[in-house]
Amino acid sequence: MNASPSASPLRIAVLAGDGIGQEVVPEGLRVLDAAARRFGIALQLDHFDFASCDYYLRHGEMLPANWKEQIGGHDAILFGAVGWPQTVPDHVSLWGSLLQFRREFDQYVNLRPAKLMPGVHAPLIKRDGSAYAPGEIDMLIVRENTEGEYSSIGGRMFAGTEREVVIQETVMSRIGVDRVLRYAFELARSRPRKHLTSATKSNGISITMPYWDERVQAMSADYPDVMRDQFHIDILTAHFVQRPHTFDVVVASNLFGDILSDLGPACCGTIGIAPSANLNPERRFPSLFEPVHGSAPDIAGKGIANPIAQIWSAALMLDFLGHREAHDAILRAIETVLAPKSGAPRTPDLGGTATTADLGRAVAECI
Ligand code: GGG
Repeated sequence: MNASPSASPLRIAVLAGDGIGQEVVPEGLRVLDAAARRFGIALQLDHFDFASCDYYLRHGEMLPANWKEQIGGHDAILFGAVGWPQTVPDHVSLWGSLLQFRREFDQYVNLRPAKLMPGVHAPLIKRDGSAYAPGEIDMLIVRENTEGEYSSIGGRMFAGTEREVVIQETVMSRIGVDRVLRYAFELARSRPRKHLTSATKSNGISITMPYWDERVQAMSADYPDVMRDQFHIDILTAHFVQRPHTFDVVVASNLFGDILSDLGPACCGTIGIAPSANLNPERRFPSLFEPVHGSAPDIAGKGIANPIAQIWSAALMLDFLGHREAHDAILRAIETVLAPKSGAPRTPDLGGTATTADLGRAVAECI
């Protein structure tokens, strides 16, 4: 189907960022363009060079003073990756850009799917020795995204002396915890298995984590139809490796969610295909869509990064903006290209020798 574009365009702020972000974002846009043409979606893409270490080196900061005015009126943000530790310390680049977007645009849900796709070799086998089938591992990780362990509250005393002390607080507010839990419970309720797993560490972290558990327990009264369990983060990572197929929706604090959402996709063969959506569900601010992976300095500049995480993130963006059919078409195209007998190009992380652009073109041609 080729449809004529709708009248009012979706305004997308595009920030490619650092490293392989510069290489995978063009492929995300290539596929976005193909889907927009097919489904008659008008797009206005506005490119920005800030939120990158190059920008930092030129301006001494990751973002211009008026960054909220520049991108705050957009419908969504398509982001690549941030970080170039050779020139800017990671905590400076991350806190100066991505974490500002998440906090200032109140993107309190970070939704990160981990699904075993056709044609991707899962590194794990089941306990009975058999291989996982595509779709058999299919979980949604919901990461709290604005507070928790990622707080900027703390400091350093007696710097550079033997008495040096550093402190960084974990922040959990009732509003902050409840709203991400509510999102996760609703999401679990909407899925066939209706199963929610909560990550905790309330034996060791004795104030904030018991509070998290208490709020999960309290909210579960509203969701008697949702099967619920919880595990300490250490054994939960072991369960991810030993029985990843048993998880459906997994909700976790900011740090635990970050760890689980690299591990989940790794259990599905590669984090090169894992997308993420930083959501402000109420749409008071733009939501941000980015691959789970970072800027990957080790392979940046070689043109071999897998663009599927970025392409899938663009699909999540279209879905969030009300274009489910375009999202589904992109997902089908990804699955078609990845399928074992498709003959389509594969990047090195998928066992091939293809380039980022080869794979992006192959997906776009399937739309
Ligand atoms: N595209 C994701 C990205 O650039 N991530 C960089 C990073 O270090 N992220 C840490 C986080 O998401 O908390």
